[in-house]
Amino acid sequence: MSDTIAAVATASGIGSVAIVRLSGKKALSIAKGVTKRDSLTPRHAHLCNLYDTNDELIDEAIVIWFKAPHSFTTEDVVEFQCHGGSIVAERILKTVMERGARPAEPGEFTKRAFIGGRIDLTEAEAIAKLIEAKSEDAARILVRQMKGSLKNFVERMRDRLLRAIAFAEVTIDYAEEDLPEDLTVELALQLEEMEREISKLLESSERRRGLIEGFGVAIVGKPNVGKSSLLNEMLAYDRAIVSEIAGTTRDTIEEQIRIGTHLVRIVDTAGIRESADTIEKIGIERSIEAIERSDIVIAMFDASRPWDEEDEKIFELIRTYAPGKEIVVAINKTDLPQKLDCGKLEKFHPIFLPKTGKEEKIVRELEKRLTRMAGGDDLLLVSTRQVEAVRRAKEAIAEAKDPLERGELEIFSFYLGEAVTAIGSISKPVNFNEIMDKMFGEFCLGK
Ligand SMILES: Nc1nc2c(ncn2[C@@H]2O[C@H](COP(=O)(O)OP(=O)(O)OP(=O)(O)O)[C@@H](O)[C@H]2O)c(=O)[nH]1
Ligand SMILES: [Mg+2]
Repeated sequence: MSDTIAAVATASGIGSVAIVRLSGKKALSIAKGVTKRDSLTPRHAHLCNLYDTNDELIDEAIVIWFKAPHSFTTEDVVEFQCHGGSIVAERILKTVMERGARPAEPGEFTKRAFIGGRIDLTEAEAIAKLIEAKSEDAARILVRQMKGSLKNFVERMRDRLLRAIAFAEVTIDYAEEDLPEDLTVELALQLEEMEREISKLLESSERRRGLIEGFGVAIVGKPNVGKSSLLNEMLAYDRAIVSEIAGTTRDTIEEQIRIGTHLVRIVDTAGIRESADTIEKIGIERSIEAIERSDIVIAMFDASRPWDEEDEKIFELIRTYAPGKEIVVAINKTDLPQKLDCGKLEKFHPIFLPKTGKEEKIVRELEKRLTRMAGGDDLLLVSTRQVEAVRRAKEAIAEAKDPLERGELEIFSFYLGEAVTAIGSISKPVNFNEIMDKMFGEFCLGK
C-alpha cells in the first residue's frame, strides 16, 4: 500500500484520448515533476506540458489531482489525460516510473479502493463485470450493484439473520420468562422467507448468466435437417458448408450474433446419429456438450421425412434437458410434401420454418425466449464466489430449521451464525489474502 502505482487505464489502440493513472503517496510529487509545476489544485483540470526525465516534451495533457481521501482509491490520485495511441501514454508511464512509481497489478486500483473502505466486494465485482458486460440489461443491473444494491441486500439479510439469532438468545437466557409462545412459529416463517428470497436470487442469477457472458444457443437435429442452413441465414453469410449429404458438419461451429440487446453465441452441431464412424462419433459427443453449455436449444426436425430413431434420440435429449433450458422445436423443410408426424412434439409448441425467411421467424422466437430468461429482479450474482457464498448461506439456513422445531436453540443459533458469515463474505472476505489475490487478479490493468 505504501507503493505508488501507475498504469495506462485506457484500452490500447488508436483513440483520441488515453489516460495514465497514478495512485499513492508520491503521486502528487511525481506529477509536479512531470509537469514542472510547483503546485496543483485538487480536482481542477490543469492544461500542462509533460516532460520526460531528460526534459524532453512528451505531450500537452489535462492533469487532475484527486486529493486523498477524496479519490477512487482513497489515496492521492493523479490522472493524465493525454493524446491517444500507445506511444504518448507509454512514455508518460515510463517517466512516472523513473520518478518512483511502480507498474500496477491488474485490478490494483480497485483493490486499494476496497482496502481504503470506499467500496465493498460486491461493488468491486460489479465494476469488473460492468467492463465485461455483453448486454445493456447486464450493464443496467451492474451499475446499480456498483452503487451498492447487492451490498444492501446482503446487509438486510445479515440484519434479519442477526435478529433471529438475538430472539433465540433471549429465549435461551430467559426461558422461564414470559416469551410469546408463537416465537418458534414466527422464526420458522422468517427462515422460510429468507430461504425463498435467496433461492430466487440463485435461480435468477443462474438463468441470467448469459447477460454477462452472452447466451448460448445450440442447434441440434439429425443429419441433413438443415441446421447449417439456418446458421448461415442467421449470420447472413455462408459460414457452414451446406449439402444434401447427411453428416456434412463434422465439428461444432460457433459464432456470435446480436439479438435485441443480447449477445448470443450460436452453435451449429454435427447431426446426432449413432455411428461407427469415429470422427462422427466425436462430433456427436460435441453436440451433447454444446447442449449442456447452452441456455437455449433449437431442436430441428425434418417435415419431409417420417419420424425415425434419430428423431427419437433428439426427442429424448430435449426431454432430458427441457426442465433446465429453453427448448425451441423447429420443423424445417415445410415446403416439401409432409411426411413427419409431429404428434410427440406438440407440447413443445413447434414453429414451422419456411424455405426462405427462416431467420426472421427463429430470431423472433429467440427474442421472446431471451426476454423471458433475462427478466427478473434487480440483483445478479456475478461470480462463482458470490454464488458459492449465497449457496452456503442457504444451506446453513436450511440446517437451522430442524433444531428450531426441536427447540434446540443453541444449535439453531449456531447454524444461523454460519449463514451470517457466509452471506457477509459476499461483501467482505473471511479469508482476506486468498480472495483478494484471486478476485482482483481478474481485473483489467488500470482499473
Ligand atoms: N427443400 C428444402 N431444403 C432445405 C431447407 N433447408 C435446408 N435444406 C437443404 O437440406 C440439405 C441439408 O442442409 P444442411 O444445412 O447442410 O443440413 P445439416 O442439418 O447442417 O446437416 P448435417 O451437417 O449433415 O448434420 C441441403 O441440401 C439444404 O439445401 C428447406 O427449408 N427446404
Ligand atoms: Mg450441418
